[in-house]
Amino acid sequence: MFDTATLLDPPAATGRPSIPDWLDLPDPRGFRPKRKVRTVWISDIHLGTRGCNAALLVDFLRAIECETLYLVGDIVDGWRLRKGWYWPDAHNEVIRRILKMAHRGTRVVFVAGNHDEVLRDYAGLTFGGVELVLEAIHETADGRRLLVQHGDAYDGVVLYARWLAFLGDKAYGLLLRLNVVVNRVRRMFRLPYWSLSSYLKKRVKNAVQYVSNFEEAVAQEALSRGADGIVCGHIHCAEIRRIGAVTYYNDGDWVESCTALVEEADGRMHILDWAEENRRAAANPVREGELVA
Ligand SMILES: [Mn+2]
Repeated sequence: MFDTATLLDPPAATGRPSIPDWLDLPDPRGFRPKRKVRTVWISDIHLGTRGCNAALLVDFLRAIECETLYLVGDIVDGWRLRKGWYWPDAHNEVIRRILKMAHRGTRVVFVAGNHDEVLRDYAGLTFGGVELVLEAIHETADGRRLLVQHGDAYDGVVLYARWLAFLGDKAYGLLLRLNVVVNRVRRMFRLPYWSLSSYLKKRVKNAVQYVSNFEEAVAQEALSRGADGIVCGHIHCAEIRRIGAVTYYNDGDWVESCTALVEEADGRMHILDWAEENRRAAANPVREGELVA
């Protein structure tokens, strides 16, 4: 009936199974030179929600090159998708960009979070070059051991005011939606991205108290595990802070602040605020000729 030979892919010359064509498509020509760092941590992308700043994230991933990329949880928002499918092209582009990085030799480690907790059942497996894990230990170039976790495990430990009372609150959901509207209007006036919700979060007393309690609980865990520090996400508040004998790192998020945590070749670490970088770039636009390195 069928000629099976025409249904199957021809065996690749290398003997390796064939892969999707788009993985090998080159980047647009004349693109700005990539910033090279040792490690990148990003989390709380919340793909599948309207609040996700996917275009800004794709712009960031295109601009950077790293040996290891940690996806620190809440990458895909399973909670939101369960209520109804929302998946624009820009969200596909994020996935493709990450798979391309893995294909080109970046080690990609995905630490599952609470919004993508369904993936926790698959911890230990590798998909398309992406290692799925529950937590990871990262060794920095200067020899420090950092525990990498999403951070939702500490929700119950923080006693002052449960994050859920704020993060899971209807008012917070409304605030995030308002954020989308505010930025749609800002785009109309050609104004760069600005987060209303992070602005407010830093000024509401309960939220500030929650964040500092969360940071201390997380630091305590790093200490008890004998790590030099901990990297997490979850609370959408990027931070680098010394707490007692350990360093607390939070890579922020791509719903509100649009931040990543990066490690340079010598082990120095800092937070990259991509919305801020874009604001600066908009203020001093690069001329066409300067784009080509
Ligand atoms: Mn989370």
